Amino acid sequence: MKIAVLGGDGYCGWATALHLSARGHAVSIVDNYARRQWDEELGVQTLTPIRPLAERLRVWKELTGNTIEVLVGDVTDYDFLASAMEAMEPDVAIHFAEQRSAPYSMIDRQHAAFTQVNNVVGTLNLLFAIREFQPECHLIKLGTMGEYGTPNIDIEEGYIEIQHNGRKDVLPFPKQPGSFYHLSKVHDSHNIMFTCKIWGLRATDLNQGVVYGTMTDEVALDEALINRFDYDEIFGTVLNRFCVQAVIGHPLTVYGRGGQTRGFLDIRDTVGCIELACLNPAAPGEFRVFNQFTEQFSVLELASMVQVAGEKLGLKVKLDHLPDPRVEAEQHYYHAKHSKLMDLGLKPHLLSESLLDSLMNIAMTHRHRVDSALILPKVNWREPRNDRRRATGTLRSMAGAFDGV
Ligand code: NAD
Ligand code: USQ
Repeated sequence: MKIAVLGGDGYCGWATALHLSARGHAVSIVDNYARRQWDEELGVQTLTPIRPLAERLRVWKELTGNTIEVLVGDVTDYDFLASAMEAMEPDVAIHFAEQRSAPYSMIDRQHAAFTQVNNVVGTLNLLFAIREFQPECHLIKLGTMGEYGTPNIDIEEGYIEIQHNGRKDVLPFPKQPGSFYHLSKVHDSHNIMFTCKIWGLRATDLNQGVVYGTMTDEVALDEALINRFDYDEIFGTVLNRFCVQAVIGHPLTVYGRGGQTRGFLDIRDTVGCIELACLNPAAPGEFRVFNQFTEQFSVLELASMVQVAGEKLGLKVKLDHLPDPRVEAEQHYYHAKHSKLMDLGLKPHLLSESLLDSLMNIAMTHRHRVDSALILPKVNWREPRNDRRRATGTLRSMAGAFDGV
């Protein structure tokens, strides 16, 4: 298949591009390197030293003989995206190219607006470009489990059958997202569902849980292919952060009571799920939703697993309950269905098997690169920063998206 990976220089996108290229698909990457710029803006770095995209792809070609094309540009720029779609003619477009940090979207008004414009306009442009140039193309869109929030009932995969005043219907599952970032994903889902209905587009929305780990079979082939491993308070996700904290002797930063429960998956399962979605496309007009995670854990459960794994490496790992900087339920019911990808053949990698190898050992290897000033949370959901005091050139110039709206 001809596969376009939008956001292919990022964490999930890079692992996916290599995985699909290794399977013999013709892969093209679209990326504007925004994520590398956001790292600079925030003064943060991935724990693992990622190489420039051109170097990564040169090494991949030397190792495998496979070429991955790159189109550098911003998906919120419709002229760029339209010409990219015309050039790539993809059978599948996998859309990772969004601002994906909840804390980043909660810094202040400017970051909230940037996140929603970048994500919602990028997806809207992609829908129009597919309709105009490649209407048969299967859109695989990365959504998030956080679209649903934490309702006091079981979470279904996208839709729920409801009975009301003696009538019944199958309707989109209610959405209660917890940040301006998570809200952008809900807005995307609505736009995609609408265009499947009116234009007959075919789409799979993958409501992914929190991803952990950095190694996949392909990334492991060479040091130059190494993937991101973020641990800072803005882009670092909870398990990666805990592993880094454990190896540098920082108490694990459990926010609030730690009963917050989420779905999780190994990056190897991210690429496996995406491959399954490519090989089993949605039908024309279908808007399909899969919940993409393999296990659920509370924050406290993760902390105690990391403590045990740390002990095996001779580390004494402490735990700290910090006031929760987010507005979220700290103790709640959580039971989310996730059988559709299993039905298609997913064989999950379990955290208990990969915690030491794929996480703790990576953290140990690169611990000299840790900046401990990046650990404690500073972004506060209740008190966004007043952005009129500081207008940064960086955000303005990156946000070409603002010009058009
Ligand atoms: P990432 O930040 O590592 O990668 C995103 C990539 O998209 C970056 O390379 C960035 O430069 C690019 N990008 C962003 N905006 C762009 C634009 N306007 N034009 C072109 N390129 C642009 O993020 P990730 O962790 O790989 O996440 C990828 C997707 O998966 C996101 O949509 C995210 O919401 C979703 N997701 C991630 C996780 C996770 O735990 N990492 C969990 C659930 C869902
Ligand atoms: N948490 C802590 N301590 C920390 C960091 C986080 O207790 O040091 C808690 C948070 O309060 C939250 C939970 O851990 O309750 C998860 O936080 P996270 O930062 O790991 O994940 P989140 O902000 O939800 O976002 C990540 C990705 C995002 C993706 C989402 C999937 O950054 O792109 O959409 O996971 S989901 O959570 O299912 O919505």
